Amino acid sequence: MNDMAPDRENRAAGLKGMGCSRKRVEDVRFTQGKGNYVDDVKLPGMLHGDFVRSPYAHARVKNIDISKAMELDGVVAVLTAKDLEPLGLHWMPTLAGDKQMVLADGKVLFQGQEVAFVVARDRYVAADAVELVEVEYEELPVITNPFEALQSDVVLREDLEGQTEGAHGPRKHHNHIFTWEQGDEAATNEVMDNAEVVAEEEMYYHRTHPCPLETCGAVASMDKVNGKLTVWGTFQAPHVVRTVASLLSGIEEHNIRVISPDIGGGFGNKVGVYPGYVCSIVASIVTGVPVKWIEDRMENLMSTAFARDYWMKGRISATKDGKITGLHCHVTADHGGFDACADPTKFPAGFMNICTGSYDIPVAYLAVDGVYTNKAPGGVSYRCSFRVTEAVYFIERMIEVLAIELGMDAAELRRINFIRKDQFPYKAALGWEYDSGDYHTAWDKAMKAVDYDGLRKEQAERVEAFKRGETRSLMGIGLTFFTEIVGAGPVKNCDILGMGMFDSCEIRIHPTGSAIARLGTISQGQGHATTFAQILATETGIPADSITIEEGDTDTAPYGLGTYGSRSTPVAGAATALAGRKIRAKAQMIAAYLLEVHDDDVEFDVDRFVVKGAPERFKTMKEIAYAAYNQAIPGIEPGLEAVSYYDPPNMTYPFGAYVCVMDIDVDTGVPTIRRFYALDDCGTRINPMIIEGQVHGGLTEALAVALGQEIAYDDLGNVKTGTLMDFFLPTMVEVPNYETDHTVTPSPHHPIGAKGVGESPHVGGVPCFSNAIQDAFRPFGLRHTNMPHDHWRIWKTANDLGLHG
Ligand code: PCD
Repeated sequence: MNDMAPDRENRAAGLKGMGCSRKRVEDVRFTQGKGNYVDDVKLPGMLHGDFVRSPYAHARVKNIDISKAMELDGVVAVLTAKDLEPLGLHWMPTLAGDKQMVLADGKVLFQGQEVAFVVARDRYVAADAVELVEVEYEELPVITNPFEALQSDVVLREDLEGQTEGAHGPRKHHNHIFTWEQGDEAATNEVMDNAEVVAEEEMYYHRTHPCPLETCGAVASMDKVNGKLTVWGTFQAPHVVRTVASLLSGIEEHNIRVISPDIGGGFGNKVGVYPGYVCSIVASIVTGVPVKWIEDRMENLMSTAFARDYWMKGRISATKDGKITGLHCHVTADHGGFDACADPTKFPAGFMNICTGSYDIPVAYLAVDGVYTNKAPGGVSYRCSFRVTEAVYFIERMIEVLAIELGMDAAELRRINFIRKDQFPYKAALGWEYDSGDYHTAWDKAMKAVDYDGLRKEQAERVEAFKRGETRSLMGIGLTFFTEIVGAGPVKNCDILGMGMFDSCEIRIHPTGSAIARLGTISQGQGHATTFAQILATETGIPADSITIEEGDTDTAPYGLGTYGSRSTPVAGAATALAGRKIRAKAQMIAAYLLEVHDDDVEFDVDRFVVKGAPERFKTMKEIAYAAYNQAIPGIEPGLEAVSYYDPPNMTYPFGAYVCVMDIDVDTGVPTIRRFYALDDCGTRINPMIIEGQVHGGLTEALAVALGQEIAYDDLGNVKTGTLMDFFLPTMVEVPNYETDHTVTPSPHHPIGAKGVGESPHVGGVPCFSNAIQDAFRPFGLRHTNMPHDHWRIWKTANDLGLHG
């Protein structure tokens, strides 16, 4: 047997299967400028669309005069709500059970709202014509604060006036959308009332935006002769777009083909359906030629899906020695003009009810009130699984505040409250069942890696030196332990617009032993073409380099719910493994036939089936594939294909321990990140290099959100941060050198034990950066200050604490 070992290892290495840092196959085209993005789609006779947008955040639209625009040479059409109304397309359903204007119908509710759609020969003519459309507005009072909205007589959504029931239950006020309650309020209050220690805090998780480098866009092409509609677009869920397009337009689903080509980053921004998609489709149907619509950066920031905007109020109770006894959370959620949050239907505040975090908290209560304001709609899970980043930020701040209240070390407070390894599967107070975890091991590894005790000692010395006037710099140690909840989801409780959230993989092995696999998901930069081939390589014994992965074309890919919420690995990844196992099962029968033994007498060995006890007798997968097509095998149909649709039994719960060490210049408010250590546990690791890249990217987006990125409005509802001059995107200058680490706690219910990872670093990173800033000021009495911690706000914190003398 020993003689076989090196050969076996070589064969396994040659597959480039799971666990190896295979180089990203898609980068060959990306690094050579050969990617194919929506704006690269150029069709003969194609027209270009552009929007007239509202300069006002709240106004009545009295009149729209398109005559001057229509006179401009090259203008083909100008669509307004009046043109869409006969088609029933002037409003569209949102993912959250609300409806949204496609084009302004009588009024506008946010700055940048779509008012008219100009279709012209080229982009330049379209842009000129936009200027020529004359819109008469009558300004209305603007509300940009949800608390004010709930007090105001001004009715934002006149279309809903008098409606006391919304998609998620009763509405308390004309600007109120829903109340969502989870957990046991009475029991939680009782625990709070009798608790030895209670810490309270209010925090605002500001509004921000995913801001992918590629903005949103679509090309619609209606072939009137054959009755076929093809739409290329920036879609994170192409199949859902096809189904929705069919339901809205009445075109039968088989006559619609939706294609997501290469996507230049999604981050949740490309989950929703936008007026631009609808208008380009309608314009193509009307004009009979292809119509392209591509947003510019300002349009993207001002009008497509925002993220966060949660006002959170918490109470956490504990014993004197720090054992947490209860958690109470109330959220006022600013949803803007329309409730277009992208969450599974039954979860109007997403998975905010994971807010008990990584801790064993016996009783908890959460209530979320959704509110309309004069801000853009959206509410997407920007690099987090449906509001998990809000939940983790909330609990990780509450832990810090409780530590202050108790006069305790925050690392120790975490340690004594972690869910213990032997408690998994762990049923949380707000309903979730965590599949697996080993938090103490991860935490201890992290604390040791950064020499936590040493850091605290250094910090205390720094504080003394600061007090003596020897330095103007403070040191912050940011701690975070997070648990994500990814892989939506079991079809029994997760759907989007009624479509159950399973996912799929279909695989075809070609006669010569190479293969193509298609999935219901769609990569936006994550590297699916690389990693899914690795899963199949291990499962089928066909080298990853011989497997093409294809996603995003609804005419060829099996139905799936798309890529967001780090669901591809937990759901489509499972489907891929199971499709691979179906291939293997058939291959086993073929091999047994070829080797003239019983099915049970052969076993799989890396890339072949061998006769048990006679390893010199085998058939490779290549030989088996050839036989599958070219040899008559009694009782077995020709070909080697499989498809798997996977409905996960549960979510997966990746977790991580992060530490950020910062030096803060008290006089300028400039933080310098000295060290960032990130330990992630995503179960079985498919491609360590891709995971590392995911962690770097997610941390950088976390740095952005915590330290400056914000969609800010003034009192008139003007977006103050609508360009990249004001909206913070970190560059090499701000980004530190990240240290990554890992533990491996496989998911017990996933076929290969893998959990998602793409969002984890963002979810854990935001509170970690924020905690570092706040920790630096803890010795001077700071309890909590809101993000984003830009230089000015940090300076102001120092100033408010009297540190500027
Ligand atoms: N992995 C591995 N292993 C494991 C896991 C995982 O390897 N264990 C890998 C995979 O395969 C892929 C990645 O990693 O490739 C990821 O994964 P996941 O976690 O599963 O995820 P997905 O589903 O795929 O994806 C999604 C995510 C999200 S969600 C987001 S935001 C972001 C991330 O992803 N985005 C992005 N990342 C990224 N990257 C890039 N480049 N770009 C982008 O855009 Mo949302 O909800 O949408 O908000």
